[in-house]
Amino acid sequence: MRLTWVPLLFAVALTGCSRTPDARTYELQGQILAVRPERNEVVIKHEDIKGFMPGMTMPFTVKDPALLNGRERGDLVTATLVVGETQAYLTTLTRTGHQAVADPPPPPPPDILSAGQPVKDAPLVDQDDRPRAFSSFKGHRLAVTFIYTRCPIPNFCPLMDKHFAAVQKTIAATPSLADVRLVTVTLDPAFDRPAILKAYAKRREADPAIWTFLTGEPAVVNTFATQFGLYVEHNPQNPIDITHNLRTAVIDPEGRLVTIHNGNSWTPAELVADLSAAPAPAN
Ligand SMILES: [Cu+2]
Repeated sequence: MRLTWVPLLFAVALTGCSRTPDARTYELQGQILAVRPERNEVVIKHEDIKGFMPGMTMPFTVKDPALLNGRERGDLVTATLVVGETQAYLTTLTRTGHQAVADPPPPPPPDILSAGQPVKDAPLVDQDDRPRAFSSFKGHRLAVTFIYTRCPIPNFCPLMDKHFAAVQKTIAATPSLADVRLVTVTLDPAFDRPAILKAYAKRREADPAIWTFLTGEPAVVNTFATQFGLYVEHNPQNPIDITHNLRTAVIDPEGRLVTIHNGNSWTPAELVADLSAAPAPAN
């Protein structure tokens, strides 16, 4: 297996098809290559984790930020990895020694927007094959999520659609939310062309006045998605098999990020609450 720099959700997503309901616990051993307190994570080059994954170098989230105290590049460590349904994190991180590191420092992770920052624009295309710059949604409170139409895992992309359908209902029934728009961007733009998105949107009873589906040039979509922390890996042997995480963002009418929900544990009510709390457009 080649070394990859991916969020741990990658590993969790991989197990999505055959997951067990309870959190599982693994012991791992390795060496710290980077400590990133600002992201609550530590990059560990680890040995095989029996029954879970082969040895590789990857970032791990720590449950308690204090676990990173005093840890530094080169530390030899043992750690306890807890893998739950949508999250994985370390609950212990014990230093057993120290050794100079030969590997180069890992590259910094891609920049992910933080609250208040402007979302970078992208020239996208809607389900009617019309050019649609993302910035054209300015003036609306927005919720944006990422899916692909062939996703086979019910609690991943299809769940995002269900949640957006529920939010759409609330928006339609709530005058104070009349400006709110929903945007679903495909993470498989090469396959999910406008006609496919249009049929897909229809099956989900998306009201085009409220809920827009977007695609575009794959490189453009990819750059756009990365700013929200989206990770996508295509299996070259099987085009339907796309390993990905989930990100759902709330954006204010000025086009600035309000918040990002990771994974699939957010509820439609929470998203509605975020949208309601965001400043309404001035008119
Ligand atoms: Cu999916």
